[in-house]
Amino acid sequence: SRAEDWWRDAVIYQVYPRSFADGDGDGTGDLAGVRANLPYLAELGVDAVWFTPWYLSPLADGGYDVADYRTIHPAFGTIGEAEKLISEAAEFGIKVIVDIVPNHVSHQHAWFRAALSAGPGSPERALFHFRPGRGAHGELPPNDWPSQFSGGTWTRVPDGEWYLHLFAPEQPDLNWAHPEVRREHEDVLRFWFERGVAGVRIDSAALLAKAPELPDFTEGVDPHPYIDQDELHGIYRSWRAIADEYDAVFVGEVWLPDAERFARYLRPDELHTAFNFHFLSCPWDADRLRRTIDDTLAEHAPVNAPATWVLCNHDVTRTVTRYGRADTGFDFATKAFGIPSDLALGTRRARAAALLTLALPGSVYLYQGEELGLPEADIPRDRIQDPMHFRSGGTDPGRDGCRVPLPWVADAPHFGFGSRGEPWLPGPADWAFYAVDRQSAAPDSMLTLYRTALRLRRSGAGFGDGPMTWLPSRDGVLSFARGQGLRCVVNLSGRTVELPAYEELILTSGPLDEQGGLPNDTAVWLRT
Ligand code: TEU
Repeated sequence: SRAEDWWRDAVIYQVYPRSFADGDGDGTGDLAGVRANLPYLAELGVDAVWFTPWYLSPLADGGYDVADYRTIHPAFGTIGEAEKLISEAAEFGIKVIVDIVPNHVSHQHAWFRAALSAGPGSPERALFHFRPGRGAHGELPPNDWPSQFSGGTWTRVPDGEWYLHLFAPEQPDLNWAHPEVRREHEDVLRFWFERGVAGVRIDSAALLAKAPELPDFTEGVDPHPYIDQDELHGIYRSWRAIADEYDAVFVGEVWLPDAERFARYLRPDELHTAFNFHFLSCPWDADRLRRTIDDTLAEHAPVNAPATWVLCNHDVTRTVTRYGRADTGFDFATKAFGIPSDLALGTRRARAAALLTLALPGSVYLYQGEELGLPEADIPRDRIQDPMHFRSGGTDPGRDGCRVPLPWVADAPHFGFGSRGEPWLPGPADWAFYAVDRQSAAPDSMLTLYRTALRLRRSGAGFGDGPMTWLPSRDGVLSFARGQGLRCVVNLSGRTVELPAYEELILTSGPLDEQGGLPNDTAVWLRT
Protein backbone atom coordinates (compact mmCIF):
# COMPACT_ATOMS: atom_id res chain seq x y z
CA SER A 1 0.00 0.00 0.00
CA ARG A 2 1.10 3.58 -0.65
CA ALA A 3 3.05 5.36 2.06
CA GLU A 4 0.38 8.04 2.37
CA ASP A 5 -2.22 5.39 3.11
CA TRP A 6 -1.22 5.57 6.77
CA TRP A 7 -4.81 4.96 7.78
CA ARG A 8 -4.94 1.43 6.36
CA ASP A 9 -3.20 -0.01 9.41
CA ALA A 10 -3.19 2.88 11.87
CA VAL A 11 -3.81 2.65 15.59
CA ILE A 12 -6.08 5.56 16.44
CA TYR A 13 -6.62 6.74 20.01
CA GLN A 14 -9.94 8.30 20.92
CA VAL A 15 -9.70 11.25 23.29
CA TYR A 16 -12.78 12.36 25.19
CA PRO A 17 -11.36 15.81 25.99
CA ARG A 18 -13.56 16.46 28.98
CA SER A 19 -12.05 13.50 30.83
CA PHE A 20 -8.52 13.09 29.48
CA ALA A 21 -6.54 15.57 31.58
CA ASP A 22 -7.41 18.88 33.22
CA GLY A 23 -4.62 21.32 32.35
CA ASP A 24 -6.09 24.43 34.00
CA GLY A 25 -7.55 22.75 37.09
CA ASP A 26 -11.14 23.91 36.60
CA GLY A 27 -12.66 20.42 36.84
CA THR A 28 -12.95 19.75 33.11
CA GLY A 29 -10.34 18.14 30.89
CA ASP A 30 -9.00 20.42 28.17
CA LEU A 31 -6.59 20.90 25.28
CA ALA A 32 -3.85 22.02 27.68
CA GLY A 33 -4.19 18.63 29.35
CA VAL A 34 -3.86 16.87 26.02
CA ARG A 35 -0.86 18.97 24.97
CA ALA A 36 0.89 18.20 28.24
CA ASN A 37 0.36 14.50 27.67
CA LEU A 38 1.40 14.22 24.03
CA PRO A 39 4.58 12.45 25.19
CA TYR A 40 2.33 9.86 26.86
CA LEU A 41 0.49 9.24 23.58
CA ALA A 42 3.76 9.09 21.68
CA GLU A 43 5.18 6.58 24.13
CA LEU A 44 2.02 4.52 23.86
CA GLY A 45 2.73 4.42 20.13
CA VAL A 46 -0.49 5.57 18.48
CA ASP A 47 -0.56 6.98 14.95
CA ALA A 48 -3.45 9.38 15.37
CA VAL A 49 -5.80 10.87 17.92
CA TRP A 50 -9.53 11.27 17.31
CA PHE A 51 -11.11 13.99 19.42
CA THR A 52 -14.79 13.63 20.25
CA PRO A 53 -16.43 17.04 19.71
CA TRP A 54 -14.45 19.88 21.26
CA TYR A 55 -16.53 22.71 19.86
CA LEU A 56 -18.72 25.34 21.50
CA SER A 57 -21.67 23.45 22.94
CA PRO A 58 -24.07 23.51 25.86
CA LEU A 59 -22.92 19.88 26.40
CA ALA A 60 -26.44 18.48 26.52
CA ASP A 61 -25.01 15.35 24.87
CA GLY A 62 -21.33 15.56 25.78
CA GLY A 63 -20.59 17.94 22.89
CA TYR A 64 -22.51 16.01 20.22
CA ASP A 65 -24.75 19.07 20.32
CA VAL A 66 -22.57 21.56 18.48
CA ALA A 67 -23.38 25.27 18.73
CA ASP A 68 -20.46 26.45 16.57
CA TYR A 69 -17.93 24.32 14.67
CA ARG A 70 -15.47 27.20 14.33
CA THR A 71 -15.11 27.80 18.06
CA ILE A 72 -13.53 25.50 20.63
CA HIS A 73 -15.53 25.12 23.82
CA PRO A 74 -14.04 27.73 26.20
CA ALA A 75 -13.69 25.08 28.93
CA PHE A 76 -11.42 23.14 26.53
CA GLY A 77 -9.43 26.00 25.00
CA THR A 78 -9.32 28.15 21.90
CA ILE A 79 -8.90 27.71 18.16
CA GLY A 80 -5.33 28.96 18.51
CA GLU A 81 -4.67 26.26 21.05
CA ALA A 82 -6.22 23.59 18.83
CA GLU A 83 -3.86 24.72 16.05
CA LYS A 84 -0.92 24.47 18.42
CA LEU A 85 -2.04 21.05 19.51
CA ILE A 86 -2.29 19.85 15.91
CA SER A 87 1.23 21.02 15.10
CA GLU A 88 2.73 19.76 18.37
CA ALA A 89 1.10 16.37 17.80
CA ALA A 90 2.65 16.30 14.33
CA GLU A 91 6.09 16.75 15.93
CA PHE A 92 5.40 13.55 17.83
CA GLY A 93 4.31 11.83 14.60
CA ILE A 94 0.67 11.88 15.71
CA LYS A 95 -2.13 12.91 13.36
CA VAL A 96 -5.37 14.53 14.47
CA ILE A 97 -8.90 13.49 13.55
CA VAL A 98 -11.87 15.69 14.45
CA ASP A 99 -15.48 14.69 14.91
CA ILE A 100 -18.21 16.21 12.70
CA VAL A 101 -21.84 15.75 13.68
CA PRO A 102 -23.79 16.47 10.49
CA ASN A 103 -27.14 14.95 11.46
CA HIS A 104 -28.01 17.67 13.96
CA VAL A 105 -26.83 20.83 15.70
CA SER A 106 -27.36 22.16 19.19
CA HIS A 107 -30.60 23.97 19.92
CA GLN A 108 -28.23 26.83 20.82
CA HIS A 109 -26.76 26.93 17.28
CA ALA A 110 -27.40 30.29 15.57
CA TRP A 111 -29.42 28.55 12.85
CA PHE A 112 -31.85 26.96 15.26
CA ARG A 113 -32.28 30.10 17.34
CA ALA A 114 -33.07 32.01 14.18
CA ALA A 115 -35.50 29.28 13.09
CA LEU A 116 -37.34 29.48 16.41
CA SER A 117 -37.84 33.24 16.25
CA ALA A 118 -38.55 33.39 12.51
CA GLY A 119 -41.68 31.25 12.82
CA PRO A 120 -43.60 28.77 10.65
CA GLY A 121 -43.00 28.83 6.90
CA SER A 122 -39.77 30.88 7.20
CA PRO A 123 -36.62 30.13 5.23
CA GLU A 124 -34.84 29.75 8.61
CA ARG A 125 -37.13 26.85 9.53
CA ALA A 126 -36.46 25.17 6.18
CA LEU A 127 -32.96 24.27 7.42
CA PHE A 128 -34.58 21.89 9.92
CA HIS A 129 -37.57 19.57 9.88
CA PHE A 130 -40.44 21.66 11.23
CA ARG A 131 -43.98 20.31 10.71
CA PRO A 132 -47.47 20.93 12.00
CA GLY A 133 -48.70 18.26 14.41
CA ARG A 134 -51.38 15.69 13.84
CA GLY A 135 -54.67 15.43 15.72
CA ALA A 136 -57.55 17.95 15.85
CA HIS A 137 -55.33 20.62 17.45
CA GLY A 138 -51.94 19.56 16.17
CA GLU A 139 -51.29 18.07 19.58
CA LEU A 140 -49.81 14.83 18.22
CA PRO A 141 -46.31 14.49 16.74
CA PRO A 142 -46.11 14.58 12.93
CA ASN A 143 -44.98 10.95 12.64
CA ASP A 144 -44.17 7.86 14.67
CA TRP A 145 -40.38 7.70 14.33
CA PRO A 146 -38.61 6.01 17.24
CA SER A 147 -35.71 7.86 18.86
CA GLN A 148 -32.10 6.69 18.94
CA PHE A 149 -32.36 7.60 22.60
CA SER A 150 -35.51 6.69 24.51
CA GLY A 151 -38.46 9.06 24.25
CA GLY A 152 -39.97 10.67 21.17
CA THR A 153 -38.33 12.30 18.17
CA TRP A 154 -40.50 15.42 18.02
CA THR A 155 -40.72 18.46 20.26
CA ARG A 156 -43.40 21.14 19.99
CA VAL A 157 -42.46 24.83 20.04
CA PRO A 158 -44.70 27.60 21.44
CA ASP A 159 -46.17 28.57 18.04
CA GLY A 160 -47.51 25.00 17.68
CA GLU A 161 -45.05 23.53 15.16
CA TRP A 162 -42.97 20.46 15.96
CA TYR A 163 -39.31 19.85 15.09
CA LEU A 164 -37.57 16.54 14.50
CA HIS A 165 -34.69 15.29 16.64
CA LEU A 166 -33.54 11.70 16.27
CA PHE A 167 -31.58 12.16 19.51
CA ALA A 168 -32.32 14.54 22.39
CA PRO A 169 -34.57 17.64 22.00
CA GLU A 170 -31.39 19.73 22.36
CA GLN A 171 -30.22 18.18 19.05
CA PRO A 172 -32.54 19.33 16.24
CA ASP A 173 -31.99 17.39 12.99
CA LEU A 174 -30.83 19.35 9.96
CA ASN A 175 -32.64 19.16 6.64
CA TRP A 176 -30.07 17.62 4.33
CA ALA A 177 -32.22 18.27 1.27
CA HIS A 178 -31.36 21.98 1.77
CA PRO A 179 -28.37 23.22 -0.26
CA GLU A 180 -27.30 25.60 2.52
CA VAL A 181 -26.86 22.65 4.91
CA ARG A 182 -24.55 20.95 2.42
CA ARG A 183 -22.63 24.12 1.69
CA GLU A 184 -22.07 24.89 5.37
CA HIS A 185 -20.71 21.42 6.12
CA GLU A 186 -18.36 21.56 3.15
CA ASP A 187 -17.06 24.84 4.58
CA VAL A 188 -16.64 23.30 8.02
CA LEU A 189 -14.62 20.44 6.52
CA ARG A 190 -12.34 22.93 4.79
CA PHE A 191 -12.03 24.97 7.98
CA TRP A 192 -10.54 21.98 9.80
CA PHE A 193 -8.54 20.60 6.88
CA GLU A 194 -6.95 24.06 6.52
CA ARG A 195 -5.88 23.74 10.16
CA GLY A 196 -4.02 20.54 9.45
CA VAL A 197 -6.33 17.79 10.61
CA ALA A 198 -5.66 14.49 8.88
CA GLY A 199 -9.16 13.13 9.08
CA VAL A 200 -12.75 13.42 10.13
CA ARG A 201 -14.99 11.04 12.02
CA ILE A 202 -18.54 11.37 10.76
CA ASP A 203 -21.10 11.01 13.53
CA SER A 204 -24.30 9.06 12.85
CA ALA A 205 -23.20 8.95 9.22
CA ALA A 206 -26.10 6.82 7.94
CA LEU A 207 -28.87 8.96 9.45
CA LEU A 208 -28.65 12.43 7.87
CA ALA A 209 -30.91 12.04 4.87
CA LYS A 210 -34.63 11.55 5.45
CA ALA A 211 -37.33 10.32 3.11
CA PRO A 212 -38.89 13.61 1.88
CA GLU A 213 -42.43 13.03 3.15
CA LEU A 214 -41.16 11.87 6.57
CA PRO A 215 -43.44 8.82 6.28
CA ASP A 216 -44.48 6.85 9.35
CA PHE A 217 -42.13 4.17 10.54
CA THR A 218 -43.68 0.76 10.96
CA GLU A 219 -41.79 -2.36 12.01
CA GLY A 220 -39.90 -3.81 9.03
CA VAL A 221 -40.67 -0.82 6.79
CA ASP A 222 -38.68 -0.95 3.59
CA PRO A 223 -37.01 1.25 2.68
CA HIS A 224 -36.42 2.69 6.14
CA PRO A 225 -37.39 6.40 6.25
CA TYR A 226 -34.13 7.71 7.71
CA ILE A 227 -31.44 5.03 7.85
CA ASP A 228 -29.17 4.56 4.83
CA GLN A 229 -30.99 6.75 2.28
CA ASP A 230 -29.52 6.74 -1.24
CA GLU A 231 -28.98 10.54 -1.10
CA LEU A 232 -26.16 10.01 1.39
CA HIS A 233 -23.83 8.73 -1.29
CA GLY A 234 -24.02 12.00 -3.21
CA ILE A 235 -23.24 13.91 -0.01
CA TYR A 236 -20.19 11.79 0.77
CA ARG A 237 -18.94 11.96 -2.81
CA SER A 238 -18.80 15.74 -2.58
CA TRP A 239 -17.11 15.48 0.83
CA ARG A 240 -14.54 13.05 -0.56
CA ALA A 241 -13.56 15.46 -3.32
CA ILE A 242 -12.74 18.01 -0.61
CA ALA A 243 -10.85 15.50 1.55
CA ASP A 244 -8.79 14.44 -1.46
CA GLU A 245 -7.58 18.00 -1.93
CA TYR A 246 -6.05 17.76 1.54
CA ASP A 247 -5.16 14.05 1.60
CA ALA A 248 -7.49 13.66 4.55
CA VAL A 249 -9.48 10.58 5.50
CA PHE A 250 -12.96 9.81 6.73
CA VAL A 251 -14.09 7.27 9.25
CA GLY A 252 -17.85 6.91 9.24
CA GLU A 253 -20.00 5.91 12.14
CA VAL A 254 -22.05 3.72 9.85
CA TRP A 255 -24.09 1.34 11.94
CA LEU A 256 -25.79 -0.97 9.43
CA PRO A 257 -26.45 -4.66 9.96
CA ASP A 258 -26.43 -5.41 6.22
CA ALA A 259 -22.86 -5.99 4.98
CA GLU A 260 -23.55 -5.04 1.36
CA ARG A 261 -25.30 -1.81 2.28
CA PHE A 262 -22.42 -0.98 4.65
CA ALA A 263 -19.79 -1.61 1.97
CA ARG A 264 -21.53 0.81 -0.42
CA TYR A 265 -20.10 3.67 1.68
CA LEU A 266 -16.53 2.36 1.47
CA ARG A 267 -15.52 3.44 -1.98
CA PRO A 268 -12.62 5.30 -3.58
CA ASP A 269 -14.97 8.28 -4.03
CA GLU A 270 -16.77 8.10 -0.66
CA LEU A 271 -15.58 7.05 2.80
CA HIS A 272 -12.13 5.57 3.34
CA THR A 273 -13.18 3.60 6.42
CA ALA A 274 -16.06 3.01 8.80
CA PHE A 275 -16.32 1.61 12.31
CA ASN A 276 -16.87 -2.11 12.59
CA PHE A 277 -19.58 -2.38 15.23
CA HIS A 278 -20.11 -6.09 14.64
CA PHE A 279 -16.79 -6.78 16.29
CA LEU A 280 -17.51 -4.41 19.18
CA SER A 281 -20.79 -6.17 19.94
CA CYS A 282 -19.50 -9.73 19.43
CA PRO A 283 -19.55 -12.01 22.50
CA TRP A 284 -16.33 -13.59 23.81
CA ASP A 285 -16.76 -16.83 21.92
CA ALA A 286 -14.28 -18.34 19.46
CA ASP A 287 -16.79 -19.32 16.76
CA ARG A 288 -18.65 -16.03 16.92
CA LEU A 289 -15.41 -14.01 16.83
CA ARG A 290 -14.06 -16.02 13.93
CA ARG A 291 -17.29 -15.60 11.98
CA THR A 292 -17.32 -11.86 12.70
CA ILE A 293 -13.70 -11.51 11.58
CA ASP A 294 -14.40 -13.49 8.38
CA ASP A 295 -17.57 -11.54 7.61
CA THR A 296 -15.78 -8.25 8.22
CA LEU A 297 -12.88 -9.11 5.94
CA ALA A 298 -15.27 -10.48 3.29
CA GLU A 299 -17.32 -7.30 3.23
CA HIS A 300 -14.23 -5.06 3.01
CA ALA A 301 -12.22 -7.05 0.45
CA PRO A 302 -14.29 -6.35 -2.69
CA VAL A 303 -14.08 -2.58 -2.08
CA ASN A 304 -10.43 -2.73 -1.02
CA ALA A 305 -11.13 -0.84 2.19
CA PRO A 306 -9.24 -1.74 5.35
CA ALA A 307 -11.29 -3.18 8.18
CA THR A 308 -11.44 -1.35 11.49
CA TRP A 309 -11.37 -3.12 14.86
CA VAL A 310 -13.08 -1.48 17.79
CA LEU A 311 -13.63 -2.97 21.25
CA CYS A 312 -14.84 0.11 23.04
CA ASN A 313 -15.82 3.77 22.71
CA HIS A 314 -17.54 6.56 24.63
CA ASP A 315 -21.00 5.04 24.01
CA VAL A 316 -20.55 1.49 25.27
CA THR A 317 -19.72 -0.45 28.43
CA ARG A 318 -15.96 -0.68 29.04
CA THR A 319 -14.39 -3.85 27.64
CA VAL A 320 -13.16 -5.43 30.90
CA THR A 321 -16.59 -5.00 32.47
CA ARG A 322 -18.41 -6.42 29.45
CA TYR A 323 -16.07 -9.42 29.15
CA GLY A 324 -16.47 -10.14 32.87
CA ARG A 325 -20.24 -10.54 32.58
CA ALA A 326 -22.26 -13.69 31.95
CA ASP A 327 -23.46 -12.12 28.69
CA THR A 328 -20.29 -10.81 27.05
CA GLY A 329 -21.99 -9.43 23.94
CA PHE A 330 -23.00 -5.82 23.78
CA ASP A 331 -26.62 -4.97 23.19
CA PHE A 332 -27.63 -1.31 23.20
CA ALA A 333 -31.04 -2.34 24.51
CA THR A 334 -29.97 -4.20 27.65
CA LYS A 335 -27.97 -1.67 29.59
CA ALA A 336 -29.11 -1.68 33.21
CA PHE A 337 -27.81 -0.89 36.67
CA GLY A 338 -25.98 -3.50 38.71
CA ILE A 339 -25.16 -6.20 36.15
CA PRO A 340 -22.52 -8.31 37.95
CA SER A 341 -19.06 -8.55 36.38
CA ASP A 342 -15.97 -10.55 37.32
CA LEU A 343 -13.29 -7.95 36.62
CA ALA A 344 -10.35 -10.36 36.96
CA LEU A 345 -11.90 -12.55 34.26
CA GLY A 346 -12.85 -9.54 32.15
CA THR A 347 -9.31 -8.16 32.40
CA ARG A 348 -7.77 -11.48 31.34
CA ARG A 349 -10.03 -11.56 28.30
CA ALA A 350 -9.47 -7.89 27.49
CA ARG A 351 -5.71 -8.54 27.44
CA ALA A 352 -6.20 -11.44 25.05
CA ALA A 353 -8.59 -9.34 22.96
CA ALA A 354 -5.94 -6.61 22.73
CA LEU A 355 -3.45 -9.02 21.15
CA LEU A 356 -6.18 -10.38 18.89
CA THR A 357 -7.32 -7.01 17.53
CA LEU A 358 -3.80 -5.64 17.14
CA ALA A 359 -2.85 -8.72 15.08
CA LEU A 360 -5.76 -8.44 12.64
CA PRO A 361 -5.44 -6.78 9.23
CA GLY A 362 -6.66 -3.18 9.20
CA SER A 363 -6.78 -0.27 11.62
CA VAL A 364 -7.52 -0.34 15.35
CA TYR A 365 -9.35 2.19 17.52
CA LEU A 366 -8.48 2.52 21.21
CA TYR A 367 -10.68 4.49 23.54
CA GLN A 368 -8.86 6.47 26.26
CA GLY A 369 -8.47 4.29 29.35
CA GLU A 370 -8.73 1.06 27.38
CA GLU A 371 -4.92 0.92 27.49
CA LEU A 372 -5.24 1.15 31.30
CA GLY A 373 -7.81 -1.65 31.49
CA LEU A 374 -10.31 0.66 33.17
CA PRO A 375 -13.60 -0.96 34.09
CA GLU A 376 -16.96 0.78 33.74
CA ALA A 377 -17.37 3.16 36.70
CA ASP A 378 -20.47 3.34 38.87
CA ILE A 379 -21.72 6.91 38.90
CA PRO A 380 -23.88 7.97 41.86
CA ARG A 381 -27.36 8.50 40.42
CA ASP A 382 -27.45 12.16 41.41
CA ARG A 383 -24.25 12.82 39.45
CA ILE A 384 -25.27 11.17 36.15
CA GLN A 385 -25.30 13.63 33.25
CA ASP A 386 -25.94 11.55 30.13
CA PRO A 387 -29.29 12.38 28.47
CA MET A 388 -29.65 8.71 27.63
CA HIS A 389 -30.19 8.05 31.36
CA PHE A 390 -32.87 10.70 31.76
CA ARG A 391 -34.67 9.78 28.57
CA SER A 392 -34.91 6.16 29.68
CA GLY A 393 -36.83 7.32 32.73
CA GLY A 394 -33.82 6.52 34.89
CA THR A 395 -33.68 2.77 34.14
CA ASP A 396 -30.63 2.96 31.83
CA PRO A 397 -27.43 4.09 33.63
CA GLY A 398 -26.41 5.80 30.41
CA ARG A 399 -22.86 6.17 29.13
CA ASP A 400 -21.16 8.19 31.87
CA GLY A 401 -19.55 5.06 33.37
CA CYS A 402 -17.03 4.98 30.51
CA ARG A 403 -16.49 8.76 30.54
CA VAL A 404 -14.95 9.43 33.95
CA PRO A 405 -11.61 11.27 34.35
CA LEU A 406 -8.48 9.22 33.62
CA PRO A 407 -6.28 8.28 36.58
CA TRP A 408 -2.71 9.51 35.99
CA VAL A 409 -1.00 9.51 39.39
CA ALA A 410 -1.80 6.97 42.12
CA ASP A 411 -1.00 9.22 45.08
CA ALA A 412 -2.47 12.55 43.98
CA PRO A 413 -5.88 14.18 44.44
CA HIS A 414 -8.31 12.87 41.80
CA PHE A 415 -5.45 10.59 40.72
CA GLY A 416 -3.62 13.45 39.03
CA PHE A 417 -6.43 14.33 36.64
CA GLY A 418 -5.51 17.92 37.44
CA SER A 419 -8.70 19.41 38.88
CA ARG A 420 -8.31 21.56 41.97
CA GLY A 421 -11.91 20.97 43.05
CA GLU A 422 -14.32 18.19 42.09
CA PRO A 423 -14.00 17.01 38.47
CA TRP A 424 -17.14 17.36 36.31
CA LEU A 425 -17.88 13.65 36.75
CA PRO A 426 -16.69 11.68 39.78
CA GLY A 427 -14.34 8.76 39.25
CA PRO A 428 -14.10 5.74 41.58
CA ALA A 429 -12.09 6.31 44.77
CA ASP A 430 -10.22 2.99 44.44
CA TRP A 431 -8.50 3.48 41.09
CA ALA A 432 -4.90 3.96 42.30
CA PHE A 433 -4.15 0.54 40.83
CA TYR A 434 -5.09 1.79 37.37
CA ALA A 435 -3.06 5.01 37.48
CA VAL A 436 -0.61 5.62 34.65
CA ASP A 437 2.38 6.03 36.96
CA ARG A 438 1.73 2.68 38.67
CA GLN A 439 1.16 0.88 35.39
CA SER A 440 4.20 2.41 33.67
CA ALA A 441 6.46 0.77 36.21
CA ALA A 442 4.71 -2.62 36.21
CA PRO A 443 5.88 -5.16 33.61
CA ASP A 444 2.59 -7.08 33.78
CA SER A 445 0.23 -4.09 33.56
CA MET A 446 -2.30 -3.47 30.80
CA LEU A 447 -0.43 -0.29 29.82
CA THR A 448 2.83 -2.20 29.42
CA LEU A 449 1.05 -4.81 27.30
CA TYR A 450 -0.36 -2.13 24.99
CA ARG A 451 2.94 -0.24 24.78
CA THR A 452 4.81 -3.41 23.90
CA ALA A 453 2.22 -4.61 21.39
CA LEU A 454 2.01 -1.23 19.67
CA ARG A 455 5.79 -0.97 19.46
CA LEU A 456 6.00 -4.41 17.85
CA ARG A 457 3.18 -3.57 15.46
CA ARG A 458 4.88 -0.33 14.45
CA SER A 459 8.27 -1.94 14.00
CA GLY A 460 7.03 -3.48 10.76
CA ALA A 461 6.93 -6.91 12.35
CA GLY A 462 4.26 -8.01 9.88
CA PHE A 463 1.01 -7.00 11.54
CA GLY A 464 -1.18 -4.24 10.14
CA ASP A 465 -2.75 -4.23 6.70
CA GLY A 466 -2.29 -7.36 4.54
CA PRO A 467 -3.64 -10.89 4.33
CA MET A 468 -4.30 -13.27 7.21
CA THR A 469 -4.70 -17.05 7.08
CA TRP A 470 -6.54 -19.18 9.59
CA LEU A 471 -4.53 -22.17 10.79
CA PRO A 472 -5.97 -25.49 11.90
CA SER A 473 -6.67 -25.43 15.63
CA ARG A 474 -8.69 -27.10 18.34
CA ASP A 475 -12.26 -26.08 19.05
CA GLY A 476 -12.35 -22.81 20.90
CA VAL A 477 -8.90 -21.69 19.75
CA LEU A 478 -8.30 -18.91 17.21
CA SER A 479 -5.01 -19.34 15.40
CA PHE A 480 -3.95 -17.34 12.37
CA ALA A 481 -0.83 -16.47 10.40
CA ARG A 482 0.25 -13.03 9.19
CA GLY A 483 3.25 -11.98 7.10
CA GLN A 484 6.86 -12.85 8.05
CA GLY A 485 5.97 -16.04 9.93
CA LEU A 486 3.91 -14.24 12.54
CA ARG A 487 1.19 -16.12 14.28
CA CYS A 488 -1.47 -15.11 16.78
CA VAL A 489 -3.12 -17.75 18.97
CA VAL A 490 -6.07 -16.94 21.25
CA ASN A 491 -7.42 -19.57 23.60
CA LEU A 492 -11.14 -19.44 24.44
CA SER A 493 -11.52 -23.21 24.74
CA GLY A 494 -12.06 -23.29 28.50
CA ARG A 495 -8.82 -25.23 29.21
CA THR A 496 -5.08 -24.89 28.71
CA VAL A 497 -3.90 -25.84 25.21
CA GLU A 498 -0.49 -26.68 23.76
CA LEU A 499 1.16 -24.05 21.62
CA PRO A 500 2.20 -24.93 18.08
CA ALA A 501 5.96 -25.30 17.43
CA TYR A 502 7.55 -21.85 17.24
CA GLU A 503 10.92 -20.15 16.90
CA GLU A 504 10.25 -17.08 18.97
CA LEU A 505 7.71 -16.21 21.62
CA ILE A 506 7.07 -12.54 20.90
CA LEU A 507 4.42 -11.52 23.42
CA THR A 508 1.89 -13.12 25.75
CA SER A 509 -1.22 -11.59 27.28
CA GLY A 510 -0.66 -13.64 30.45
CA PRO A 511 1.87 -16.14 31.80
CA LEU A 512 2.09 -19.58 30.16
CA ASP A 513 1.78 -22.58 32.46
CA GLU A 514 4.87 -24.56 33.63
CA GLN A 515 4.73 -26.86 30.61
CA GLY A 516 4.54 -23.88 28.26
CA GLY A 517 0.82 -24.37 27.64
CA LEU A 518 -1.49 -21.46 26.77
CA PRO A 519 -4.07 -20.99 29.57
CA ASN A 520 -7.71 -20.29 28.84
CA ASP A 521 -8.54 -16.65 27.99
CA THR A 522 -4.98 -15.76 27.04
CA ALA A 523 -3.31 -14.99 23.71
CA VAL A 524 0.21 -15.08 22.29
CA TRP A 525 2.14 -13.66 19.37
CA LEU A 526 4.70 -16.11 17.98
CA ARG A 527 7.14 -16.37 15.11
CA THR A 528 7.31 -19.72 13.36
O1 TEU B 1 -23.84 7.92 18.33
C1 TEU B 1 -24.80 7.49 17.38
C2 TEU B 1 -25.48 6.25 17.80
O2 TEU B 1 -26.05 5.54 17.02
C3 TEU B 1 -25.48 6.05 19.27
O3 TEU B 1 -26.47 6.93 19.65
C4 TEU B 1 -25.83 4.82 19.89
O4 TEU B 1 -27.03 4.30 19.40
C5 TEU B 1 -26.02 5.13 21.36
O5 TEU B 1 -24.94 5.92 21.79
C6 TEU B 1 -26.09 3.87 22.14
O6 TEU B 1 -25.16 3.78 23.15
C7 TEU B 1 -23.22 9.13 18.12
C8 TEU B 1 -22.27 9.44 19.25
O7 TEU B 1 -21.26 8.48 19.27
C9 TEU B 1 -23.03 9.54 20.53
O8 TEU B 1 -22.17 9.79 21.61
C10 TEU B 1 -24.04 10.66 20.40
O9 TEU B 1 -24.84 10.70 21.54
C11 TEU B 1 -24.92 10.47 19.18
O10 TEU B 1 -24.16 10.18 18.01
C12 TEU B 1 -25.68 11.73 18.88
O11 TEU B 1 -24.83 12.67 18.30
